[in-house]
Amino acid sequence: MVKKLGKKPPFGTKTARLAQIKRVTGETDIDLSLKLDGSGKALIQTRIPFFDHMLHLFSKHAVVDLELNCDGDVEVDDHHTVEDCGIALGQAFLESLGDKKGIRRYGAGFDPRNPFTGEAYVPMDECLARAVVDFSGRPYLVWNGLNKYSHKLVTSEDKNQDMSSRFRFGLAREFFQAFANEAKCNLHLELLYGDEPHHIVEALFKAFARAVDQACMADPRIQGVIPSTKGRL
Ligand SMILES: [Mn+2]
Repeated sequence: MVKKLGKKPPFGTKTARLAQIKRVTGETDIDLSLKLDGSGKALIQTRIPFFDHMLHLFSKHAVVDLELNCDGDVEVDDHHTVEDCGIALGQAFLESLGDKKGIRRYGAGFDPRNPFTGEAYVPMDECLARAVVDFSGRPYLVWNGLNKYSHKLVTSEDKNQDMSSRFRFGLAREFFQAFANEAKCNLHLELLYGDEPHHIVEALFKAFARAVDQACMADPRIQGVIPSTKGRL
């Protein structure tokens, strides 16, 4: 459900774009609230410190307010918590976007403040990640340039060296796949180059955040218009 709390809506939309998700399974218990037109405030508790760090910087760079509490079976491993948080966040985006009237729809590196900069490219020291998103109503994840970092190929030495290696690229992929499925968006993530695991995962989350922010932005030229020739998204 989209809650209408009387907050000031963004230009081009009639109501504040908010969603609250309560999702309980045998593996996780999630409470999530999202304010799409927020200021980057986050209150995150997933019991996985590295994942908290990723969701916190996602909120900051997507400029959304996100409260997320997940009580999951991390004693088994981190998989259910990460995947289910991706599901809940994707559901929250789908709900808060509503009929998608007036949104840019595509987050593809265009920033109206600086149209010559592809801002969905995010560097993180030695690495460069790119994210492109389309809230098209169709789920699809492209995960390019990351297969050599698949968890199957990470050595046990790497896995044990720190939290970002333990978080694993395969786990990040589960999150993004779950988000794309539930938000019903095309999400293309690419690592152009990089080496340090923490930098790679963080650059992916930041690029994802920037692309999502651009795609959800209200475009004053198409106020009240669904950005599709099909008439629905
Ligand atoms: Mn970091």
